[in-house]
Amino acid sequence: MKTLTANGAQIPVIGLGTWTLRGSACTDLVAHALELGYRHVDTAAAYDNEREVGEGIRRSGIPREDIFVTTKVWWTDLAPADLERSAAQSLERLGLDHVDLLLVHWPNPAIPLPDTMAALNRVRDKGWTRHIGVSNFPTRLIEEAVRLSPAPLAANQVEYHPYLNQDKVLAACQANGLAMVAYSPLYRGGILLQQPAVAAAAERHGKTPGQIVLRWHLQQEGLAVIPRTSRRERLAENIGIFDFALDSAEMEAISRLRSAGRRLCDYGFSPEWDAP
Ligand code: 1BO
Repeated sequence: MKTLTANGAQIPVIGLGTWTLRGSACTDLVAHALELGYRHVDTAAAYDNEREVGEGIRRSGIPREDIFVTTKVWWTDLAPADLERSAAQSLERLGLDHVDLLLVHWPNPAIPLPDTMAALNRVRDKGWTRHIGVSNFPTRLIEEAVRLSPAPLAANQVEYHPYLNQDKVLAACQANGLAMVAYSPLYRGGILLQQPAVAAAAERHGKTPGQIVLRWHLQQEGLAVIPRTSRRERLAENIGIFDFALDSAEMEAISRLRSAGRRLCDYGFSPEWDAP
């Protein structure tokens, strides 16, 4: 699997997103994805599936050191003692002695960021994670987190698809050596995949619309994607994107969809996002 280098981390450019996957279906998908060639699995304390993800990793038989495992600390657990407890519990549920990347899942303005970043670094120093990073951080907070962290941050995981302009966040990630890891890269599927710019490229390349959209992501510098699916047949489809390339006209036509300005994950606790 192709990897991306980000401040010392080697991140496989496609991972399996597991948000909303639960129970034995989650275990089966994780194991099957790894058997197919995935080497990057993304979970979070808040997804309530870390036990199943860990079980899927073991069931696959793929050596642990070959798999890049990410988990995250929920935004209410960012005070130092809570963050350390959350990380320890994630390892216990996953059945691992370390993860590859531990992220702050969402910023929390009620908890001082210097305290959170110090705690995240302590967890790294203990060897519980090889790399650290953030998620759902706009540019102002990326710069602050980078300044506060003695260890380099490897990634900012954010919602990103052709309907959402994330140019500013991507530029801030690139300037600081972080990977931008795109969650919900296929938006909600249907509506995006039927767009003429996507459908025409799919027709031209003999690929599915989903493959076109994932390829569009990976032709941008510093990006990794973690499409989630509950369908086994989609797993192979989502990694079958390394045998063709979109040309600049196709890239631009798909990028123009961003004028829609659609964001799926926006909550009462979201930070103030960057203006497009
Ligand atoms: C609320 C969870 C968003 C993706 O991790």
